[in-house]
Amino acid sequence: MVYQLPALPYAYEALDPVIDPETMHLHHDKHHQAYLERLNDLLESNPSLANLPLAQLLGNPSQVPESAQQILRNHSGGYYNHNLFWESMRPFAEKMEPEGELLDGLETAFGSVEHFMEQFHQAGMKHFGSGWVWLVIDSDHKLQIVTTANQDTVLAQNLTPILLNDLWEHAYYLKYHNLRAEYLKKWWEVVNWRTAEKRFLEAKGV
Ligand code: MN3
Repeated sequence: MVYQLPALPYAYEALDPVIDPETMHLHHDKHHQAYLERLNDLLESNPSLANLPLAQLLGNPSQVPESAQQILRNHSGGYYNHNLFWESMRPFAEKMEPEGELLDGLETAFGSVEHFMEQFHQAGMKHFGSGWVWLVIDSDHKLQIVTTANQDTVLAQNLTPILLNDLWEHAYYLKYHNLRAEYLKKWWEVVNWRTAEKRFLEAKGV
């Protein structure tokens, strides 16, 4: 199995003015590409891993030789997380709000969409250094907000991703410099709530 870099589901400039095209080019064509190449290198040198689905590799890191576990975490995680991340956004011009079962789920879990957004924002702000902030669903179908360090995914914790934002400085530094709060605030304007709802319904087995 050789993994490929997925094309963005929109143009590089489609997220502007929330995320600038230069950031999107660097983030997708350089950073995501680098995780992909190192993942493919890992699989090439460990052919027994190559037939496992990526989600299975990520959810069970002990399946890989100890010497490869950190590389697996970093690069397969980086590859997988960015695949989810691009799909979690939509063009700035395409206005969108949470609806339907996801809206109900957010209101049940957090009181309101505004409370959810505030808690997600605070979790992203409190997370020290690089990583990700996630909306996930657990095995009891409960929505939760969690953060992970570096390129760790939530799969090893038996959580299913619904929405995620990238807390690495490479995601925002060109435009927002050190102002992570500004980036997190603006990001809601490019969130793809339809994708989040689709993941939510799939995770609940609807
Ligand atoms: Mn990134």
